[in-house]
Amino acid sequence: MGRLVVVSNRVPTPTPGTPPAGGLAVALAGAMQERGGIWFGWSGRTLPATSAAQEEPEMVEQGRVTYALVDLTERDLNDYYAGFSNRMLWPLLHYRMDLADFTRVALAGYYRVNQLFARLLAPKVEPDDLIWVHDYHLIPMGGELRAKGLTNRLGFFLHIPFPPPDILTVLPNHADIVRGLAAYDVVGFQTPSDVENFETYIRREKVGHRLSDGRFVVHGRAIKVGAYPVGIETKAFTEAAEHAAKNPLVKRMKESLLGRQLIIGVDRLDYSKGIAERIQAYETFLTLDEEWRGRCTYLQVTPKSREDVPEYAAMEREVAELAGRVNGAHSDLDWTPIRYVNRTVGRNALAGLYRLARVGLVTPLRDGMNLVAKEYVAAQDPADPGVLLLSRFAGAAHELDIGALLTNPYDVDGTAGALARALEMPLDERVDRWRRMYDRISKFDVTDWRKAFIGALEEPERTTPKIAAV
Ligand code: GDG
Repeated sequence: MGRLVVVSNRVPTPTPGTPPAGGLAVALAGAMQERGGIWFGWSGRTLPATSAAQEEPEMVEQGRVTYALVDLTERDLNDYYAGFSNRMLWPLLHYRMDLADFTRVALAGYYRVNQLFARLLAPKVEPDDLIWVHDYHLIPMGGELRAKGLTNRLGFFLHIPFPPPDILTVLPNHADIVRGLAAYDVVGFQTPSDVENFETYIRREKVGHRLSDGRFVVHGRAIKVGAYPVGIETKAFTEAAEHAAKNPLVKRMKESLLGRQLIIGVDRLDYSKGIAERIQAYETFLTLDEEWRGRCTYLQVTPKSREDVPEYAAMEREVAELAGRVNGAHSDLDWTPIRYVNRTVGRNALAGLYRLARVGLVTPLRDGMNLVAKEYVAAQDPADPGVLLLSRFAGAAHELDIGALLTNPYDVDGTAGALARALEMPLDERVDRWRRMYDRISKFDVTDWRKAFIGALEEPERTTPKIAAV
């Protein structure tokens, strides 16, 4: 069995003796511990703009996993990460053409860093290693590795949405990006809709088609393309929630509620998450359903992110002002409708807060998957579970529509109505809905996800069929 080489923009910082935090990191590190492996990517450190690019990654060994860490210059980081990845690909792939900012300088930086990564990684790879590249920052990595002569099995997983062709083709270099995907053996998306969008694109742009055996031919290569919906560490999360009643923060929160129903939202501060629309829906709900005034509290936990990208600073102001305005207009001497917290809460406390909440508000305008939706379900008390109010535009809706109340986050009035329905839902309906969702996330957790993807990557190549001209 070959080793597993994982490539991602950020490598979770290897601290001796401390396992990586976060479900995804745990699942990937687990696979690497089993079969040996390398986790390659940016170290999180920056070099001054004038420095030369690094010649050798820093190698940190921990058990059977080697972390290969690359420092990036300020210029590279600015162009590749803050620029092309987060100001062009992120907004566009989240259907936000209005926020997408394309520059040739940023694009050049994107390819420069992908080439640098390929140059530094290639000598570390052994012939039977499986290589698994993650996310939109690194789409060209596969092609760059092939250009260095690597014939290894190469997989790519996109954590964020793949939009319909009318949106993707706004990207001036969309053709190169899709050509980059064709260099892999397996391309994984979160949902069947993403796969469908990919198929429509290759057909319309006349660069490929689907074969009768389910594989795709793209730019003359036969590749596997499929939906591999990412999961969470369901069991561990449930256990954390069960034990969290003793957590001091959770205790304080519970006492401070004075019997009011808790509504919770947890999101990185990002425009894709629909936080402003959600606050507006909550305000509409308070205005329309007066009997709920003073009887519920909405906690929004929102750690800041990507502060070096201007659109994020603007939305940070917008959300803070909105929360302040709603509180100013609706608070009473002994009641604050929204508690807006701009910092990270520890993972165990978070699990406990989810369990305290009668409603989990997960209303992104667009999301690849959304792990918060699954975490909220995992954390509930089976005897008295809360209700998941979920955006139909979250990838998670493909799986959790069996029990969640689905909403369109652009429809503020509709979301306000759904919130009232969630708060008033009788116990037997809550249990029934929750049970169906919990079954799903137990049967397919983050380890199953990783195994499904690696399984597809390992599957021996079938004889390549005769490929029709594309
Ligand atoms: C991308 C895709 C896809 C948040 N605040 C705190 C905290 N969090 C944790 C949550 C959750 C994670 O961050 C966020 O995951 P999401 O899935 O919601 O979102 P993205 O960061 O945008 O991730 C997304 C994902 O990749 C995986 O494929 O689902 O669609 O956009 O785990 O719990 N954790 C703690 N304190 C916080 O304050 N401890």
